[in-house]
Amino acid sequence: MSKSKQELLGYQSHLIQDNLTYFKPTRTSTTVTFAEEIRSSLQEPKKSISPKFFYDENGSKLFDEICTLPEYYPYNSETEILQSIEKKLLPYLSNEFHLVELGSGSSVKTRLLIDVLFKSQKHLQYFPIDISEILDQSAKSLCMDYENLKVTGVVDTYEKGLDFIEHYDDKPNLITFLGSSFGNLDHNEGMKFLQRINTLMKSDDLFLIGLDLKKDHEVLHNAYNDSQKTTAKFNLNVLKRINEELGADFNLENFEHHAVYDEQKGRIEMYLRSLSEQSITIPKSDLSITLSKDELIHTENSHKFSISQIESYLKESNFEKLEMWFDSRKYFALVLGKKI
Ligand code: AVI
Repeated sequence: MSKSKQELLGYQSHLIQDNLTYFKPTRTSTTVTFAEEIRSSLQEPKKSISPKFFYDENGSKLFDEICTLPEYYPYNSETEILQSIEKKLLPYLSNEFHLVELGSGSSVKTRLLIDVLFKSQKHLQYFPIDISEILDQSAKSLCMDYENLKVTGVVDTYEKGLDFIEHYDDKPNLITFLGSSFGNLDHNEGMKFLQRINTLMKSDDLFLIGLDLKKDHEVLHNAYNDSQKTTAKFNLNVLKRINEELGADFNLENFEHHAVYDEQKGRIEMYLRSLSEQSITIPKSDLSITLSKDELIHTENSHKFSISQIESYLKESNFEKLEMWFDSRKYFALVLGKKI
């Protein structure tokens, strides 16, 4: 990718060590977007905060903690599949794949894929794309552990990161989107996103996506209402972030975590409930709002899929399904696809 394109996209490059570079948008542009988005979504009659704002450093740590909870099965189920696919994935690989990971977070599951890729190639270039600065730490530890790994991180949203990766070079990419993060998009956003990925893919690129399946409601409910209340802390942390970064005065004690499964929509809906009538000021968004008692701020949808829904999503966005793998409880699916 040429320097002018990086600059055009508003990135600054940070060379950390020989095998590790990050590209980050300038601080100002990120803050302005955050302030503006919060201003507009909290002014709507149905207030909301986008789930992409969960992942500041503390939010990313809380999400990692969620992944260790016994109730939060998606992590264990997907890991179980990844641990068992080496032999099944290898026939699709050659000796020159790049690994591109959307929403890499702390890159723990990535190690399983890196291990598989190193079975068929000597050197590997890994492009983690994540909005969170946690990428810094995870990339450093990967570079320490894998001698022949080169990491080029993009600290940004998936969409913008994909613009960055497009036309990087001629080598095939294994593009991964794990953890059912796809489920956090609504139907239109999801379709647009898959189509976007499909368009930028080369004919020999592969796409590996993890998707959470529909299942018993109690299992779903408990995964988002854990007994240690880590999910509640994760949800409330977004208000703390708005306080810290936008100078707001949310009192976290005046809100509670609320997560329910909507069967018709096939999704967990997550909210912050206002426990009293209250006024909030968000100076950097130039906004004052009032919340009535029990008013909800919507913070996340987490869709759960049926196998036929997955198949129609893939078909509609021009993907050929090569494989669909499941964990032993059939709670989660990992799908390997390529561009038609
Ligand atoms: C990142 N994403 C797939 C998680 C989910 O399950 O929707 C985020 C999460 N929200 C609450 N717990 C975990």
